[in-house]
Amino acid sequence: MFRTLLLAAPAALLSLPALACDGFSVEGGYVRSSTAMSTSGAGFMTLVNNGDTDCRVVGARTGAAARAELHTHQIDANGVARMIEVEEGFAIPAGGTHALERGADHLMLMGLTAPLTQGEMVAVTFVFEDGSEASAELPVDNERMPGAMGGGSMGGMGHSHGN
Ligand SMILES: [Cu+2]
Repeated sequence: MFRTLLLAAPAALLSLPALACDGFSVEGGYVRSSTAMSTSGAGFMTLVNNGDTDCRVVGARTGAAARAELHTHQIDANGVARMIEVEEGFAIPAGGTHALERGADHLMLMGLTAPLTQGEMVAVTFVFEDGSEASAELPVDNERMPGAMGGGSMGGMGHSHGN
């Protein structure tokens, strides 16, 4: 009996919990702000899950801003696009992707610690549902125009993340 317990303990230590998002990566990411005066910015990218299990990003943080939030846009009753925080986060299916793009889901950087300078790199840490984390380095690209997939309806410079 005693011997069984001794054998069981090391085995338990070795059985690490399955990582919910061990196949996570970020593709084509960048962060931007509307002007050098902006106190907030936003990040756009493709969240990739090359793992075998679905995963969910539930939060983020960065040294570049006081707070990073997961946001999306909703069109209100007056046809005005508003940003709201997505409390449940963004699901990334196993073997799939989740796009963060202009006019849609995005990473919000609130309370920038310094202006986002073109070409600089910003480190962002993503927090997953199981508490695990992964980091990505995203370039600042204030000049990037919204892509063809970027929500479309906003047009031109699109929705401002300034102020
Ligand atoms: Cu936002």
